[in-house]
Amino acid sequence: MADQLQISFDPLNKLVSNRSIPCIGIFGRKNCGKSSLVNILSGRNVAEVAATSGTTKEPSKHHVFIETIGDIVLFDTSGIDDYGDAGEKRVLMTLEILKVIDFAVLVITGNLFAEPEKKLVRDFQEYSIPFVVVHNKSDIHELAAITRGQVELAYQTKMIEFICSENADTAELISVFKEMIPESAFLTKSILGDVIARNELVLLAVPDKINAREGQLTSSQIEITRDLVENYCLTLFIRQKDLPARLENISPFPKLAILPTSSFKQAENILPKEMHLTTYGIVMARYKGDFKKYIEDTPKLSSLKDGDKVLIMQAATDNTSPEYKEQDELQTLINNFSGKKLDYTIVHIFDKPFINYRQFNFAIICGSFLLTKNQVTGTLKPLVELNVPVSSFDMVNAYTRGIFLRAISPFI
Ligand SMILES: Nc1nc2c(ncn2[C@@H]2O[C@H](COP(=O)(O)OP(=O)(O)O)[C@@H](O)[C@H]2O)c(=O)[nH]1
Ligand SMILES: [Mg+2]
Repeated sequence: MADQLQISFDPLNKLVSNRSIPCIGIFGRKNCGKSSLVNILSGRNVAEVAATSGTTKEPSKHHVFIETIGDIVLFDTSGIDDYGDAGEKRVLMTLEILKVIDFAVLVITGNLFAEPEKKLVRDFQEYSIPFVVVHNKSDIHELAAITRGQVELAYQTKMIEFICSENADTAELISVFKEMIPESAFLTKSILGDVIARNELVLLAVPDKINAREGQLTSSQIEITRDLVENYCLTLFIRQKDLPARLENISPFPKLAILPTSSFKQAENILPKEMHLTTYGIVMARYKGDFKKYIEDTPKLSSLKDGDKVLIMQAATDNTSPEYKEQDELQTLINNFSGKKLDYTIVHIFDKPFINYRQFNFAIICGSFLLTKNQVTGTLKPLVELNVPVSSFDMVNAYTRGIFLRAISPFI
């Protein structure tokens, strides 16, 4: 095995880039000119345009280079006003796009901004996606000042008057893209691609006894592995009890070992001091959450006093899922750690609870790996603005078990 792993290993061979390509979704009713807009931005006919509505059946993806921005990916979608069984499926596929985009363009025509558009804007807000509204076919109907005023005021966004013609003027639209696409869209969306280079080895430790009911590998383990493979890294799954005996024969020396939180302490004593160690939960908290803030805030658990209020925000919708156990486990972990009598409030994040966030001394999000990074950031935003310390289940889990510093050290 050692031979198999020793392929052109060169620690200086850092091919992994920190940059990512922003993804932009184009939404709107059927026939409003979404595909035409994609073609104009691409400078060629990549998306099918038709006078008959419902031509774009599935979201399609187009790589486009824009001089002042660089590479972007445009997602052309089918109409949000599609109907019938197939139509509804297409609407659902369109909404899936919201999970992967960084920015949205809502195309309207004839000053029509009604329920389908409002619903879409609520979806953008749910996923914390910034958006711009393009009033297309302005050669047929001009954008009315009242429409512009109402939309810009209600949604704090910009409206652009546009005509998809051969010599369409894209300057304003592109400058709005440049201004409004969040900086995060250009940063890596890889889980570990920015810290592990090509041909470096990552050890993925699994518990000795695997719970048959919950399956061999967790979804986080699968997601992390896929990311590593996509970044040309080497991965090695190993049962924790085999680690000490096998370690000497493993080559190259693992850049990082990822362990289950519950057995981290035990493994820490076995593994060499110079080996970077972390947990699956921390890898995912870094990927999905506001990691910098979590690192800053999690230690504030130590200063909680009797009577302090802790908010637990649940992201899972299925109350039989393991994340539901987390909300109870959290209370036990924190109580045992702090020895204080704390007052817990549990809310579901999709219930959009109208609560006074100011009253809380600490807030924790559970099941955040089920959300997009934008959703996590959006959920935490009001708390961060009020200076309420925030963290995630996995960070709190690591902190209260005394493994926090060692487990975050590979990333700081
Ligand atoms: N007059 C006019 N027609 C347009 C404009 N943009 C698109 N169209 C036409 O509208 C129809 C539908 O366009 P398409 O891009 O397929 O719409 P989609 O269903 O939103 O993708 C086509 O016949 C286009 O040529 C525009 O700005 N002005
Ligand atoms: Mg289309």
